[in-house]
Amino acid sequence: MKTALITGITGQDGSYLAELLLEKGYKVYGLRRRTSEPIMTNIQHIANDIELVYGDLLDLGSLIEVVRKVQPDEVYNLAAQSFVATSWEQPVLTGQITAIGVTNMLEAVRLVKSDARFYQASSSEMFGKVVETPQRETTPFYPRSPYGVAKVYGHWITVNYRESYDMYACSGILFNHESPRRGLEFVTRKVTNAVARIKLGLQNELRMGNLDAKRDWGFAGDYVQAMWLMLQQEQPDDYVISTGETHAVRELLEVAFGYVGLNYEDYVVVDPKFVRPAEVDLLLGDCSKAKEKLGWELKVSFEQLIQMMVEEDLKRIRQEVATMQLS
Ligand code: G4F
Repeated sequence: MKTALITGITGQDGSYLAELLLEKGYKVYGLRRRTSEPIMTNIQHIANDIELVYGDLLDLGSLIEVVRKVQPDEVYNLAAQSFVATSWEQPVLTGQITAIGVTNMLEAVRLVKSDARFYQASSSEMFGKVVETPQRETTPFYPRSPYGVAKVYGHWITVNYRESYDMYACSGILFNHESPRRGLEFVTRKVTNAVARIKLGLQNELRMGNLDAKRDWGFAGDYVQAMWLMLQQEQPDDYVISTGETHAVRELLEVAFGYVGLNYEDYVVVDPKFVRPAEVDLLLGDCSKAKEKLGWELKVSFEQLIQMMVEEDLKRIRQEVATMQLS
C-alpha cells in the first residue's frame, strides 16, 4: 500500500485528491495546523478514512517529525495562502507560507525521506501580465501580485531541489480550477452562491470587481487526476494543466444567472472595493504536454462546471432554509 501526505487537505483540491488516493488504495495522511476552529467541511465525509497529523509549513521541525512518522511515498504540497486579493493585505505572511513554506516541506523530505515523490502546486498566476498566449511550460513568468511572486519562488525552489538533489519533484502549473467546494471568496463560488440566494429571494444585489478579466476555468476534480499522474511517471517534470478555453468574468455571470433564468445586469453592481491593485487580464493555458505525456483528459466543461456549482448552492441553501424553519 502506498502512503501519501497532503498539505492543505481541508481545501478544495486537498479533499478531491484525498478521495482519489483513497479510491486507489493509498493510506492518506493530511497535514493540519492546530486552530481553535478547524474547518473540516470538505473532508467530513472521509474523516474516518484519513489520518490528520499536526504540523505547520512555517515550522520545519514539525514537518521533519511528520515526514518521519508518515514515511510517505508521495507528498502533495497544496497548502498556501491562496486568495490573491488577500496577498496585498498580508504580503509577508503570503511569502512565508506560499514561498518559504515550500522550502520547508522540501527540506523535510530531503532530510528524512529523499526518495519520496514531491508535487508542488504551482499556479497560472505566475504568468500574470502574460508575455505570450496561450501560456505553456516555457512561457516566462511575470507575476502581478504578492501571491504570484511567492508562487514563482515555490516553483523554482522545486525545480532547484530536483536539479540539486536529484529528487523526484514536480510542479503542476494549474490554471483556475473550481467546484462546489471552492471557498466563497473566489469569483466562481461568490457568483454561484449569490445566484442561488437571489433565486431563492435571500439577496437582491451582487457587488463585484473587474468583469473583463479572463480566466481558463476547469473542474478541480479533473485537475487532481493530473497531480497524481505527474507523480507516476519515469522522470519528474513540470506540466501546465488547463482547459484551453478562456472566459471573461462577465460570461461567468451570464452563464450562472442564465441557468436560473435571470439576467445578471439586473443584479450586479461594480464596486471598486473588489478591483485589485494590479490585475491579471487574461489567462489561457496550453496543456498539450500533459495530454500527450500524462494521458490527462478533461471531463467537465465550463458550462457544466458552473451549472454544477449553481445546482449545489441551490440545494445547500434550500436545506439551510428548511432547517432554520424547523428550528
Ligand atoms: O476567483 P479569483 O479570486 O481567482 P484568481 O485571482 O484568478 O486566483 C485563483 O486562481 C489561481 C490560478 O490562476 C490560483 F493560483 C489562486 O490561488 C486562485 O485559486 O478571481 C478571478 C478573477 C480575477 O481577475 C478577479 O479580479 O475574477 C476577478 N473578479 C472580479 N470580481 C473577482 C471579483 N474576484 C473575486 N474573488 N471577487 C470579485 O468580486
